[in-house]
Amino acid sequence: MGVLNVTPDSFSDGGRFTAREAALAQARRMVEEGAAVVDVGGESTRPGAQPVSVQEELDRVIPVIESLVRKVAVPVSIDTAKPEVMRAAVAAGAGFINDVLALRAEGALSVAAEAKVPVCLMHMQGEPRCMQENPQYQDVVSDIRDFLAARVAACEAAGIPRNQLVIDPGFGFGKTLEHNLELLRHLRAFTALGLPVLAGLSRKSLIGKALGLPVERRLHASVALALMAVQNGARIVRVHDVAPTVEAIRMWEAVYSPKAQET
Ligand code: YH5
Repeated sequence: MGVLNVTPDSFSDGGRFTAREAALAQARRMVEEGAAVVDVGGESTRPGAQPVSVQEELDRVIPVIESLVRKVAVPVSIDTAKPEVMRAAVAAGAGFINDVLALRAEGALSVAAEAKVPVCLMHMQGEPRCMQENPQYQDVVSDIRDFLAARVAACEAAGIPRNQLVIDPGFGFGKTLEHNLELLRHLRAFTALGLPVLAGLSRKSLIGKALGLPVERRLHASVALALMAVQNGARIVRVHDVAPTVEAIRMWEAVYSPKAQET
């Protein structure tokens, strides 16, 4: 899954038209490099980020989704927690909902049920503005597994079939460095829920904390983390740098499952 941020700071070369063209070019490049999904996000969920209005988020993401759906050959994912944005994005052709709130916003469960597209349920403790202040768990792995199991049950009760769900422990969302490292070591525990596991580690602050690297120097560690996630059971990795990640994973497949090379 390739990350396509459409926040004002990401493609800020003036008017809306050039921004859309730049987003499309970036998406095409990620697909050429091997991305199987492009994840479009219009709200920054980085630690400390301020929320944006529904209208602002719609203005950012809907024109980009409309053009991607016509011009790229892979499903387009909408990274949002807002039900209004989910509904408009799916109407515009998005084929996947990626929700960092795991459909906990008011109305999100019913919108997702009506959308009839696959949904990623991510765990977050707290909210982006303050989630990194003092994250606490009894047992980070079982607490998050129980949370995700409960959200899966809520989805099924709302009419979303289980086979449409993906789960994600939410690296960096209300977790200390130690929490994140323990989750990665025990990622396979999440596969016990019988659903595909998604892992988003690309460029995240845990790399900065572990290695003392600024965001622009986190590529190599990001590739290493994506590969570790795949080794530990992840079926989808959400990354900014598609080509190097795909190469690393293809090499891993060549070693461990030679049949994958024939397809
Ligand atoms: C995720 O893990 N993450 S947005 C802080 C950074 C770098 C990157 C510089 N959406 C996830 O990518 N959706 C985001 O420090 C996500 N899983 C899913 N499913 C945060 C992000 C980032 C944050």
